[in-house]
Amino acid sequence: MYPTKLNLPGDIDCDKQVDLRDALLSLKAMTGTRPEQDSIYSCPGEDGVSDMGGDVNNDGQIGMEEVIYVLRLLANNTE
Ligand SMILES: [Ca+2]
Ligand SMILES: [Ca+2]
Repeated sequence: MYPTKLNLPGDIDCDKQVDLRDALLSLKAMTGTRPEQDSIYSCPGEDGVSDMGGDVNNDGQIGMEEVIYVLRLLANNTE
């Protein structure tokens, strides 16, 4: 049903949707208010392999790029 690897750019919390919560989680990861940030962008794939699906620019970190990506996506969807 789902692809082998969950790779949805901007989906930080791995619920297969990109929404405002993902933008907030990106901000929290950036500002360090969520110390366990590693766990929020490793989405376990169907094959058990962790995939950094939420990482938009593949730099291995959640940061401003992800915030901007999610907000831009949300803005486009609501226009
Ligand atoms: Ca999400
Ligand atoms: Ca990134």
